[in-house]
Amino acid sequence: AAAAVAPEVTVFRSKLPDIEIPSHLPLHDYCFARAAELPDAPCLIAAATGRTYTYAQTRLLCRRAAASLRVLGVRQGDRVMILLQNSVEFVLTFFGASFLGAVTTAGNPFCTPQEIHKQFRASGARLIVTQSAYVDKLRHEAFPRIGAASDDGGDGNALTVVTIDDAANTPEGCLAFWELVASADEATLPEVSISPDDPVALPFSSGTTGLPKGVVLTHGGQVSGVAQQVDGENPNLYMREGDVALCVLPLFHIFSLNSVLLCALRAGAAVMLMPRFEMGAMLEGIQRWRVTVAAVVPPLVLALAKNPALEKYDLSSIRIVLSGAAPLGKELVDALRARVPQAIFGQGYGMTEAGPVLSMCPAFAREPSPAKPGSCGTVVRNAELKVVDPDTGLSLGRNLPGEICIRGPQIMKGYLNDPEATARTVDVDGWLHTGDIGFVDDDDEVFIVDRVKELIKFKGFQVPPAELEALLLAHPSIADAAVVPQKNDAAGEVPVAFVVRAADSDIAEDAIKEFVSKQVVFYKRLHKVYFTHSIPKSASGKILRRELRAKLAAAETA
Ligand code: 4UU
Repeated sequence: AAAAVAPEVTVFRSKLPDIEIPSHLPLHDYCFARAAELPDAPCLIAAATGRTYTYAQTRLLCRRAAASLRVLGVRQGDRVMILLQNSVEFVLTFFGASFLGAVTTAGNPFCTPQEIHKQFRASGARLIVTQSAYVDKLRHEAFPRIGAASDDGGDGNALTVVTIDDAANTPEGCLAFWELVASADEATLPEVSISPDDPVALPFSSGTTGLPKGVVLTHGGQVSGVAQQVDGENPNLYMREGDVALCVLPLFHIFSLNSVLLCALRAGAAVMLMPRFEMGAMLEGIQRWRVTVAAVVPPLVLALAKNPALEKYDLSSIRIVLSGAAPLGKELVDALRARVPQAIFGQGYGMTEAGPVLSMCPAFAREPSPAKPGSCGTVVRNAELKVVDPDTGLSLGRNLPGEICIRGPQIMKGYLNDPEATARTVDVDGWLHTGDIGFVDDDDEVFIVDRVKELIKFKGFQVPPAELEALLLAHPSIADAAVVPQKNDAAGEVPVAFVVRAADSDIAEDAIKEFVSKQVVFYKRLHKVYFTHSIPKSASGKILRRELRAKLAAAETA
C-alpha cells in the first residue's frame, strides 16, 4: 500500500503574487502595446550612429520590414535567419518576421561557415539578413547559391540574402535592407491570425546533452516570459518609460533578446544598441544616453571592475546591474560596486529552453526585497520550481542541492524536429530539467552550485562538448576523445580535451588545437589537450565526464 502513496513534492514559488498574463496576444502586439500611448518616447538608440527611433517610428519600421519580407516570399511559419551584430535592423527583422507569423533564428555572425550552415539547414530558413562583411561565409559550398528564387532555374532553392549596409555596397546577388524597407508599404500587410502556440523565435542550444538544437519558443511563451519579469503591480524586474537599457550582450542569445530587448519594449523603456563590446564606446554610450539598466555577464563585470578608465565617466545613471548566463562571485560584485555605488547588483538565472528566466533578483522589483551575494534571486511569478535528486528524481526540500526543474507557461514548446531530446528535457508532467545543480534557501533564494549537464560555458557562451568531440573523432590520428570544462579566471570555464591517439600516431597538442580552431568560433577553441590511453565510459558507452573533471581538478591542486 505504501507504494501507492505519491511522493511529496516541495514546490517553490515567487513571494510576489501571480499576475494576469495576456498570453493571447502575438508577441509584437504585446511588446508594442505602449507605442500608441508613448509614440514619441525613445525606443531604439543606435549607439554607433547616435540615431534614435521613437516608439511610433520603430513600430512603423517593423511593419515595413514585415512588408519587405513578405515581398521576398516570407509567409506564416517560415523561418528567417538573422546573422547580425546588435543593430536597429536586427530588431526590425525580428519583429517584421513576427508580424507575418514567421519565425526568427538568430545566429552568431562570428561563427564559421560550417557552424552557420548547421543552424541554417536545421532551421529550414531560406532567407538570411546579414552584413556585407559576412556574405562570403554564405558563399561557402554548403549553402545554396545566393540569388533571387526566380534566377535559380525555377527550382526555388536559391538563398535570398539581405544586407543592411549602404545600398551602394550591396554584394553581388544580395538585396539592400533599407531599399526594401523604403519601398515597402505596410498597408499591404495581410491580417495574420497568430495563436499563442505558434513559434516566434528559434534560438539554438545544446541543452543538457548533445549537439545544438532549435529551441521552439512561442508567442504565448515569450509573452509569459516577459510578463513574469516586467508586468504587474510589482514587477520583479522594474523597468519603466524613461529607463534606458544597455544592449551590448548579443541579441542572438536569449538573455539579451528576452530580458533586454523584449522586456524594455514592453515597459516603454529605450534600448541602447551596441554592435559589439568595446569598453570605451560602451562607457561613452552609458554616459551619453544615461543608461539606467545594464544587463551584463560576469566577464564584463570583471572587465569593468578592473578598468581604470571608469573614473573618467559619469555612470551615475545606472540603477540596476543584472548579471546572468554564468556564476557571479561576491568579490567581483564588491569590486564593481565601489565604482557604481548607487546601483543595485543582482543576478538572473536563465536557460534558453526555459524561455529563458527561472529566477530573478528580488531587489530589482518595484517594491524590492534584499538578495544575498551569490544568489540567483527567487523564482519568477506564475511558475513553479523544484529541486530533485539527480539519481532518484525525488523532490528535495530547502537547502538541499539537486537538479533544478521549472514549470510554467514560459518554457519552450520543445526542440525542433527532435521529440526524443524534448522528452529527455521536459517530462510528462511539464517539468523542464535544467541540468543545473542548486538549492533554494530559507528565504526562497536560488543558488547554483554545479552543473550535471555536458554544457561548457565560456564567458556565458555555450560550448557543446559533443560538437568538439565529433570534430576530434573525424581526425584520422585520433582514436577517441572527450571534451570537458576546466575552470578559468577570465572566462569562467574553457574547453579542454582528453585524446586517445590512433595507433602509430604521434600527433601533437598544437596540431589538434589548430585542427579544431579552424572549424569553430573563437570561444569553442580547445585550451589544452591531455593525451590518455582510454576515455572512461559507462556500460552504455556514455563518457564519464565527472571522472574526467575530477582528474582535471586533481591535476590542478597537485
Ligand atoms: C550560474 O545563459 C542563458 C540565459 C541566461 C539568462 C537569461 C535571462 C540570464 C538572466 C536573464 O535575465 O541561457 P543558456 O541556454 O545559454 O545557458 C543556460 C545555462 C544554465 O543552465 C546555467 O548552467 O547557463 C547557466 N547560467 C547560470 N549559471 C545561466 N544563468 C546563470 C547564473 N548563474 N546566473
